[in-house]
Amino acid sequence: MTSTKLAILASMAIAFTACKKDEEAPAPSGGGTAPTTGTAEISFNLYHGTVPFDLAALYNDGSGHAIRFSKVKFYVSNVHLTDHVDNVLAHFEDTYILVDAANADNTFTLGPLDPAEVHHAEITLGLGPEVNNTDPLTVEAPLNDPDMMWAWSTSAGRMFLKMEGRVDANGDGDVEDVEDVDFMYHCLNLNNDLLREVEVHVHADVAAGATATLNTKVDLQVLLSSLNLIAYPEAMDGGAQCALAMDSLATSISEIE
Ligand SMILES: [Ca+2]
Ligand SMILES: [Ca+2]
Repeated sequence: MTSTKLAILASMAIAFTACKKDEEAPAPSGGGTAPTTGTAEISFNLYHGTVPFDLAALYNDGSGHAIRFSKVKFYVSNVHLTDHVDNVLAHFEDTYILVDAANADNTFTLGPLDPAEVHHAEITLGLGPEVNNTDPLTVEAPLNDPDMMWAWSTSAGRMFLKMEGRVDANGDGDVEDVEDVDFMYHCLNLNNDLLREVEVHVHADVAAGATATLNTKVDLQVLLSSLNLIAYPEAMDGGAQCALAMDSLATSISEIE
């Protein structure tokens, strides 16, 4: 073992005692050249309060109406990782992420990273105009998901946030009645109005040859708390309700407890 590696291990040992959120980072051994970089991945763990989010469950909107989602999807882009003194460790500007509550897991590879102690992730909710203007027929996943575009106008860009479901309009606590109402939020635009930047504490040590997962929590209870889905069952484009929903989505993302 080289003195450099020993120094790295020693600094890692100090980090392990200093922070509570360290990831296990076993360095694989094997033939050939030892890797000099690790891999960073980011995970969006969906919750409702302290409980893992369940698409099939009944929840309440911010005005106390029973609701059930059928779909929650949103784009994440422009991920930057910084250390504890805000030095930028890595830009992953070409990485586009589509979080989908229907996924069993919302963990996404960001890319290689020199060994480092990551403290924050700066992410953007939504897609900037440049990428959102790209041709959905020629781009790679997840930018080509037809479900995130309007069927009648793919040139309108991708929805940053798509939420659909049903809300209890007759006040009996379920969403099964004919009087109950479908809700749909299809939030997109081709300027910057709906983009939201979020900085979240996601501590992880990236070691050479290992993968470090940056775990975030997306609390849909926080997102729901700003919404009145009876008063505003539909929100499209970049209108006020979509701006509110994007604000709330930004607020809903935090370090996982
Ligand atoms: Ca009902
Ligand atoms: Ca009923």
